[in-house]
Amino acid sequence: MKTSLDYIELEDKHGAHNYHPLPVVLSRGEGVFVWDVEGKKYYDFLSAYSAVNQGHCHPKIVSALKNQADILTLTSRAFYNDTLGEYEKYITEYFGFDKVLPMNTGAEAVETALKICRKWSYQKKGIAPEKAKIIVCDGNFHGRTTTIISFSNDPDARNEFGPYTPGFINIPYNDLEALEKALNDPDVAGFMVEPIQGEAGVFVPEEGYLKSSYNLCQKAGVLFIADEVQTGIARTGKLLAVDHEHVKPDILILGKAISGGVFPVSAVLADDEVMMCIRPGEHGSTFGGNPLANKVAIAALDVIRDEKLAENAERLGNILRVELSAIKHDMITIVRGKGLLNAIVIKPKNGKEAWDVCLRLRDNGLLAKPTHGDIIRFAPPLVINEKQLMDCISIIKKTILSF
Ligand code: IF1
Repeated sequence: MKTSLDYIELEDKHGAHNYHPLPVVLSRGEGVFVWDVEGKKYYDFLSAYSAVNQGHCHPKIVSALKNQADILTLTSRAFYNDTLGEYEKYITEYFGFDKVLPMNTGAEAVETALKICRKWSYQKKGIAPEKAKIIVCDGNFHGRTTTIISFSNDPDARNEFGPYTPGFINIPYNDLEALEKALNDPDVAGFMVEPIQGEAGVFVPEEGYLKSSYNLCQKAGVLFIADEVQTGIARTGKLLAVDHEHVKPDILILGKAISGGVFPVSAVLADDEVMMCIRPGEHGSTFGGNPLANKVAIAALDVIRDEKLAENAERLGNILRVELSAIKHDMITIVRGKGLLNAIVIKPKNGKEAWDVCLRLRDNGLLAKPTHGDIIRFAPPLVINEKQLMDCISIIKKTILSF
């Protein structure tokens, strides 16, 4: 019987060291709970970075995967199949767009959105070949491909991965003046933004920022591109984070919880004016729109609607922020978030910092992980109920007060 340490040693010996995981080895997940190899039970307060919004191993989503797995798993797009059209109709109606381009990971969907935006700008806006520029925000996290990290300003994500892809303009997040100024450049094709910056530490922009940004882009003939890979699928208390401001993006990027964490699924949605700029053979992926992904995504999106998970996230997120703000301890300096995407900022005390808090949270039965050193993200599956949330809040309170 292997112990947690045995598994950690295996990963250390045979796996690239591209992560520094919290020392816990998980072997089972169900709803808001995960268990480690010693059988200890934890609340999952990370949700695989918002991929398991529907809870671990949701029976409806898992059975969709199992049923399809015995029938047809992959055809490639060289041929049609009897699941893709059904899925495309379902998801375009679900989010209100003419067309979807199915991909697999969030980064692939972001890359797809960038390519569509550039293509549109040459064909419809008349920007000179290879001159298109896309505005992005400082503190962004859109994935780990070479082009995406080319416009990151996080040294860990970017250093020693050059040479970098040109054609991007960085502006400060949550700064309308900077956006208005950057939009004066006639070669700007798009503005890509996270409605809430997750990795940067759950930065919620000021009320109206998204709507005003959208309006500035419309006025400048520039595409407004929303990266909802992390904030989408009910995480912030609405189906999409842009719904809080009634903004319909020109290009919508989805990933993670679109599959409930059961299978890699991502998607780019746009109306015909934009999406039809892509002609046959100009973009694709072996697994994009595969039958397993299609059936899993339909089930996962059904669950979001049927179980009213956006409403639950809205209600419980408010309770969580009120309770966290009430913890009187000098290590907690800031509490922020929207819906069930929240974070606390930890001020180190007696040499103890966010990492130590997460280790003790683990010992007390709750899993969370710091980002950027001093920020702890609190993002449980959206299926959490009030009793479980109050239990988690008492674990967090007890842990913080133990320092
Ligand atoms: C890691 C971060 C979160 C994303 C947004 C695109 C992607 C992500 C807004 C790319 C992915 C993941 C990546 C994962 C950890 C996690 C993460 F800390 F890295 F930044 F959530 F905040 N757009 N975020 O958040 O999607 O290709 O990963 O499917 O790389 O460690 P992906």
